[in-house]
Amino acid sequence: MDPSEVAKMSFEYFQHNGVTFVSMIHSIEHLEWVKDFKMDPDIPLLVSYPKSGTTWLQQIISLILSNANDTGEKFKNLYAKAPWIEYPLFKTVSRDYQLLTTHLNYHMVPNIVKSKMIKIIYVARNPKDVIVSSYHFHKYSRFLKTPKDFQDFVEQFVEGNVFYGSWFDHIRDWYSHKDELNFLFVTYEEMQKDLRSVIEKVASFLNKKLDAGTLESILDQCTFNSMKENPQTNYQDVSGMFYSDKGSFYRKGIVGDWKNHFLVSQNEWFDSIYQERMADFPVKFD
Ligand code: PPS
Repeated sequence: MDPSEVAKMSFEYFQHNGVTFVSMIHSIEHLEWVKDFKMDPDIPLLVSYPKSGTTWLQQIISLILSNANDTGEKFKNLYAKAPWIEYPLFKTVSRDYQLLTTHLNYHMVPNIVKSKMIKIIYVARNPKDVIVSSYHFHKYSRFLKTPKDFQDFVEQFVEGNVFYGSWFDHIRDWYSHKDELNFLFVTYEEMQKDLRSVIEKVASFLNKKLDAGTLESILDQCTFNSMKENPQTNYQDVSGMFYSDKGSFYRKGIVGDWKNHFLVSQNEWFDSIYQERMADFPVKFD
């Protein structure tokens, strides 16, 4: 599909296996096809709930795997470098990728992923910042329902009535299977705090040695501003999918923007829900 056509199309949300998807970019037929997709064991899989740092890690991992040198014609944009397996478009992309990406829940990924054969990098983010980022993304995207207001969006998020369903189920399911998988867990917050260490940790997981120059080059190409300016990473070639006057994909790129959005009462309510559902979850977000 020509992305500029997207603006003219309508979309609907639909449920599949208890998760919310969007008719414009997903189909049940393809979601079923994904389950039997034979992944190449040499290709790692990046997994995330939307708005958790996916794009940042797509860029980091692609640069690690190419020794910071993937600027050639072959890799035009992040979609070509690290396609999402759950988009029907995936069947048509060139197999030149070095990395695959998914926002799917554990129970919907290719069967081969549920073994130690595939290296999985899971990135998570403080759910309050995910909510804020996602709220703005829903307003900015032509293929997602524009939220009524922030309060309504928080409620929809808690219920899992948003793009890709429940954040709580996503992280809990993946994390509960981590010992059966070849699994590296990183957070957006640790990337913000010490990106160098995260790059080194990811490189080591992927068995890649980075010399000092390569590491510096990756750091340089992964800053918020350089990704925002880089046509390979800034989604300018699919600008028809977004309302350019209603935001930007590279919005703020910070930790803690939730403090500028949550009222005290909303924050207390969300904390109580979090406590109910995640009290036993071992990872604590900043
Ligand atoms: S998506 O649509 O699910 O692929 O979105 P995702 O990439 O997971 O998340 C988008 C948020 O990540 C921020 N981002 C970055 N932050 C810091 N540094 C870099 N390089 C970077 N790249 C992307 C992006 O700005 C979105 O967060 P918000 O809070 O909305 O700014």
